[in-house]
Amino acid sequence: VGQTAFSQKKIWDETEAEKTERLAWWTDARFGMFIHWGLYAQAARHEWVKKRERISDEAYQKYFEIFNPDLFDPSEWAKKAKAAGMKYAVITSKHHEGFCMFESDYTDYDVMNTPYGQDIIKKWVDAFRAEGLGIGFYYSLIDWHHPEYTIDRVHPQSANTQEEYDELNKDRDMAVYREYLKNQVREILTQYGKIDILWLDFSFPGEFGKGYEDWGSVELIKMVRELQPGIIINDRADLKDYWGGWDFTTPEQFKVEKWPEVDGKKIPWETCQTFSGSWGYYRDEHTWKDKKQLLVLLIESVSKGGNLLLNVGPTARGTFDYRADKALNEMGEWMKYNSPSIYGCTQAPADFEAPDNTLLTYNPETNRLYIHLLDYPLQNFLLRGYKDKIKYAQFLHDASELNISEPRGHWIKQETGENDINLLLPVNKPNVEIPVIEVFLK
Ligand code: JFZ
Repeated sequence: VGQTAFSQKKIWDETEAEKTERLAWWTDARFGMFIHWGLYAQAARHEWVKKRERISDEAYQKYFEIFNPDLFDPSEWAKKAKAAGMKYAVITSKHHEGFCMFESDYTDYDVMNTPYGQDIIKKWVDAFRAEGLGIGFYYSLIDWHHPEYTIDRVHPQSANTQEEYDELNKDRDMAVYREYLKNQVREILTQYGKIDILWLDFSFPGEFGKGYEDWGSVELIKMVRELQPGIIINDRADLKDYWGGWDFTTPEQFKVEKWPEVDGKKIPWETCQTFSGSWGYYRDEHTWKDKKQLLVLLIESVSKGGNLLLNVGPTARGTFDYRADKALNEMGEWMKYNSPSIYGCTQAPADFEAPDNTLLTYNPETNRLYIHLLDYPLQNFLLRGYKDKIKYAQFLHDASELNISEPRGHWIKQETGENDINLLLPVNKPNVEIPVIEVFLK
């Protein structure tokens, strides 16, 4: 869908093999934590609250004046991320509201000028680094606070007609904002040591939209690569057809049916997902995904060669909501025993067919195949076409052997072929949300 080919346009001189190598730690990691945190946590009703409710700068100012997350303890956050099985994390250094969680020389609208008065990003980086997690910054291209940023003609509308928009924007100059954004990206990439990921958000090219020309994306990404040669960049700066303009794609609001491709080649991808719908802390939201849904998001991503960036929206005091803690604990409980089917894994080779209600992942290093049982089957579990390809099978969570035999119990209704084999499963589902069968391949 909508994939473009890389043309001759080049931002970064790198071979495909070099790119694969640069991204290797990230594709192995598979699971990261997204953190959406800003002034909107105080409104506690979505990070888009300013736009959705058309709150003026003046009315929004109260959040800036009282922002003071006294319980913020990033080392606790980092430990929670690690315990959940996450290997990297990406935090909002600035979201669309324009407020900077880092110390900036280019605006007064930063955390240093709130009652909290300390550089949140610095503390966060130090704590997450100390736990050995990869470090990423989200930076919003969109800015609802900067006086030179032209107001977008998007829903919910800020005016009724184009003439009214022209009037609103007549003294605004995107060239000035473009410099600002470049300066700030330079700040976050020079003030905190080595940064592993840059997550820019987002472009919406079109008649009333903004894209690479508005952001100065070509110059921006060139600068980013020079400042942080190892950095991994997402694909939302509208540079789809530039080699080096982005490293991975970010499908989000739909189920990924198959591993995305460009020019017939499978590309790195990461889906970002929320626990409850909103990215920023939303006190009264009750649409929280359950344990199984969250695990399936992770396993399914890996089964199609992708990563999952799972979001937490901390409260304005700097804590994780109890529901987020619960969800993270549940992920961690499963990951503690089953992470070998995630880390370093990818889509299974095409000659392995996934039985009904299963998802397959595969580790090319160890040559092991993982069968995730989403819906626990009956005792005799048929693996079609696996016969000469496998040497041993066990449950992953407890390393208990699963007997391999000729097909049995299938004689009445199911035709079996000569290459099919049978695994003998216990009648009762093991005490694991999604049990995993680990198959040693020949
Ligand atoms: C953006 C933000 O507006 C949102 O607040 C959050 O930060 C999210 C991660 O990113 O929302 C988007 C942007 C692009 C798409 C969907 C949601 N998209 O292209 O489908």
